Amino acid sequence: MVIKNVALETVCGITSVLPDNDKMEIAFAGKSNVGKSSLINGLMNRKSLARTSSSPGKTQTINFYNINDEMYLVDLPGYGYAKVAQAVKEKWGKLIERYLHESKQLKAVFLLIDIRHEPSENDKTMYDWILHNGYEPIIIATKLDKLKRSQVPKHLKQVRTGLNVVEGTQIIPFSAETKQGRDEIWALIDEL
Ligand SMILES: Nc1nc2c(ncn2[C@@H]2O[C@H](COP(=O)(O)OP(=O)(O)OP(=O)(O)O)[C@@H](O)[C@H]2O)c(=O)[nH]1
Ligand SMILES: [Mg+2]
Repeated sequence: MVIKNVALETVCGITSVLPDNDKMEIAFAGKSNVGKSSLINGLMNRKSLARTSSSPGKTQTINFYNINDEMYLVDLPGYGYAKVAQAVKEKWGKLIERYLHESKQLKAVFLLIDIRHEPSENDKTMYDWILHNGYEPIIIATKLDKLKRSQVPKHLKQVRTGLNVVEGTQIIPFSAETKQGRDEIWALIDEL
């Protein structure tokens, strides 16, 4: 994908009407702080169009990035952020659920897992949701640069086992620092 123009087109909060887009959408889901916004910046070749933060809970809305007027990359709020009040968590959860169920243009949901950590219960739930709703699950193992190269295979296996992935599930290691994995992710999106 040659990036010609990108723009943050729609921002949806808990009470928003979701956009009725006419181009395909690719969404990025995962635990808070796993690197969703950083990945989207990496894919767009932008440093900070998608706002990132070292403290979890940065993205609190669903953000639609228009890519070349051809498609949307969708940045979802992260789950599992302990410091958010339960009532707010439930509202975010409902918003994400509403989007995943109602969008007519959603073609794929990429699930991001921090390569260093074992997948959580929430990660498993998200993985199962993707599978049971008929999307081909694609896992992105983020923060690849935080591991020594020799540790990578063991951690990829931990992700596979932790999520109990179905045969043939792709896991793409990615680093927002080195951009390793970026071309593979775009190749997959292009196929869609
Ligand atoms: N070393 C390293 N740090 C990363 C990478 N990806 C993200 N980070 C850092 O991790 C932190 C969280 O990244 P975000 O992209 O904001 O994470 P997020 O998943 O969008 O988080 P929420 O919006 O809170 O759900 C930031 O400090 C990033 O700089 C990576 O590949 N390598
Ligand atoms: Mg974010």
